[in-house]
Amino acid sequence: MDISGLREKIENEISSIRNIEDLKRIRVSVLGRKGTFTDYIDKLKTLDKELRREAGKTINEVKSWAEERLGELERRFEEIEKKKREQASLIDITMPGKKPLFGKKHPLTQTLEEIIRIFGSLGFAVAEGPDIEAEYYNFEALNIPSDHPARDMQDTFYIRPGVVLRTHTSPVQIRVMESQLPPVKIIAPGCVYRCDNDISHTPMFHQVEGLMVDKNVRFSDLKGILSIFIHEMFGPDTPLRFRPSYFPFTEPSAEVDIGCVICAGKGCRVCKDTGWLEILGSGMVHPQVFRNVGYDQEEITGFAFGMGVERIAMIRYGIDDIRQFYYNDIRFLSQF
Ligand code: 2NL
Repeated sequence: MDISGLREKIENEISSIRNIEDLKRIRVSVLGRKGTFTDYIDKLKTLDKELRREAGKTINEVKSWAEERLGELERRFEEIEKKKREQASLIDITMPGKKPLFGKKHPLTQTLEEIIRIFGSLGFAVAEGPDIEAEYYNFEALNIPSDHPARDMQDTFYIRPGVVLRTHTSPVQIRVMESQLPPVKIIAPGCVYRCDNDISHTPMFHQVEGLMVDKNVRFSDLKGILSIFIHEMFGPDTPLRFRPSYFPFTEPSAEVDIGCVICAGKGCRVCKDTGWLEILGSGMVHPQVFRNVGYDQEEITGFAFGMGVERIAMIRYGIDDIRQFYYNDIRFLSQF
């Protein structure tokens, strides 16, 4: 048996290893149960005692050298693989960034916030109340008689007898007056509900009502405050007019029109050739409403007003279908 070639043979095999697959294969062919060393160890039996000792020693030396060398290579290949994996997961800072889409406030929210800002600057505080209301607060307290058409099941959502979804935010103001003495200077923004659904009505919409109550509040205060509001909201050169009207809860009552923003007063489809757009209703609080909340109607006066937020937003942005506000179509919403 020639032991002298063993070391060289093993060295050659190991130096041919290029990757982890080579390593696995050669480890089996060298150290495996049917491998080179097993072969040599088997052949030892054929040798004399003296030679067997010498050869055995050499085989063991070469074997532990081979084991060590293969272990070393394995660690090196693992290191390389690890580096490759790390490289693959590294962030490429030369890639173009992902641009996030910017969100915007809904046009109704923008309009409502602008209304609140203007009245806030005029000293009005924001008041809130429940959407589900006692019929009393929604109608009776406001001097709306039980045979009034507004009470009709066709216009009002009834929850059960005596309980409705509020059809305006006036009940909020009734509750505030019940709970505190004048002066009162509030606006009541919020959702209101009416059984209606077409190009100019949705079953839920938004309203802002306002109320200013004190000694010596006059119709001129109403005109002054509402003129300032309109000039802030639609621009300082906006023409406006106060037109006599009727509400059960105000006397006298007035509706406020602005010059048509579409045709500048010349007459068009939007203003129905009148040159004017109605934007809010108002009036001096009816004495019966003051009696209902326990205020002294000989000493106290006040004005109130109400406007639809959707209507203001439609005029402000030139939108002709109220339902656009509720489709949540991003192509519509991203324009404002
Ligand atoms: C409109 C008209 C209006 C009021 C609302 C009111 C509230 C109280 C007392 C008296 Cl507590 N009045 N609110 C007054 C006049 C008009 O709204 O066209 N709204 C969309």
